[in-house]
Amino acid sequence: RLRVLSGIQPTADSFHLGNYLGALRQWVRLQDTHEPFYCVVDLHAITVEQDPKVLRERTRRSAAQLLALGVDPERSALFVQSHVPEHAQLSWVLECLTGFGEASRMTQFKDKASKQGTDRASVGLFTYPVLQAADILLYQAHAVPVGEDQRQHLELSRNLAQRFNNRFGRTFVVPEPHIVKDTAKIFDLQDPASKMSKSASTVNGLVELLEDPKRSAKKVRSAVTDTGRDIIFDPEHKAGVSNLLTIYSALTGRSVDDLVTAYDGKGYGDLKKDVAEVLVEFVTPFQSRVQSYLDDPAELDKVLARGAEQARAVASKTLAAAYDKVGFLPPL
Ligand code: AQP
Repeated sequence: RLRVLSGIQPTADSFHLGNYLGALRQWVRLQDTHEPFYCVVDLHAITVEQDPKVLRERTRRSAAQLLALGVDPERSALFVQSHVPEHAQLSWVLECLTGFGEASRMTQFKDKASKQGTDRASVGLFTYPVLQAADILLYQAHAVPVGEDQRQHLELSRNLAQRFNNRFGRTFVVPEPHIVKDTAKIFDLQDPASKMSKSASTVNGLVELLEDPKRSAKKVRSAVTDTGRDIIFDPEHKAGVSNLLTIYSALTGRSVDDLVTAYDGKGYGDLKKDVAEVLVEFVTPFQSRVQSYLDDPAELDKVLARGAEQARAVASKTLAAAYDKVGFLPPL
């Protein structure tokens, strides 16, 4: 089976609908066809300041949410990035192959650094995409399920794999992004021109999977739509309505065309009410599953320890091969 790798940052109390529809749903699906390695990327999280106690708590919460969404530890290695030291070790080697100009062109760094002020942004935030390349290349992953916002970082991972292979001989699989077009970018409910994001969205634009479902429903019912009345899928001119149709379709499995036909002659209010309802039906049982995982932290930690062991078995081999290729003297 081909390998798949992806990660998510434990930087919020809850994942949001964009994380789920853009990436995590694909994590769950790919378990049927691939050998998956999925991690909670706490090393990535500290590229911006974190409260240590909160970070630890959110790392467990992230793992609980992944399990509750359907990541199955019998089929996937589910682990915490800092439990596998090879990530940081390979990252250093790849940093030495990355051009300063190349790293400077990463738009996510530019956006985040400009918000913080470039002088205050950490060097870790700058090298973040190189660590991400190490995450992926360590597992010889063929596919990386992510949202559209990660495409540029994935391109860097591909370039680094090819560069290393050309310079030192074939060592890494060159990974492909696995981006599902229909849900690659879920938009902010209040600002449908921008992606839903935990750091940039306003409270009402962001649907958190662990918030009170009534609150989510209210956010959907007050989502920004345009001044027209027809329910049609036209992301360019009707971004708000199209975003709601995307969410509705993804949560129910009904095609967007089918929904457009079903809502012919109905109003935006009807659509919003129904999207709110399917969302509540999805998050309510999800939340109780998360709670049951959180109620047993010892078991959760055991799952993560097992995942780290499986991950290390693969990562240590790849790291040893890479160290050998670059000419490091092996320890006795
Ligand atoms: N709006 C989105 N639509 C589709 N996919 C999305 N992802 C994030 N937002 C959307 C995908 O979620 C995965 C987890 O990414 P992460 O932990 O690195 O978080 P992120 O991309 O940094 O998510 P945010 O909310 O945008 O956080 P901030 O605001 O801190 O940057 C990734 O696969 C991502 O593509």
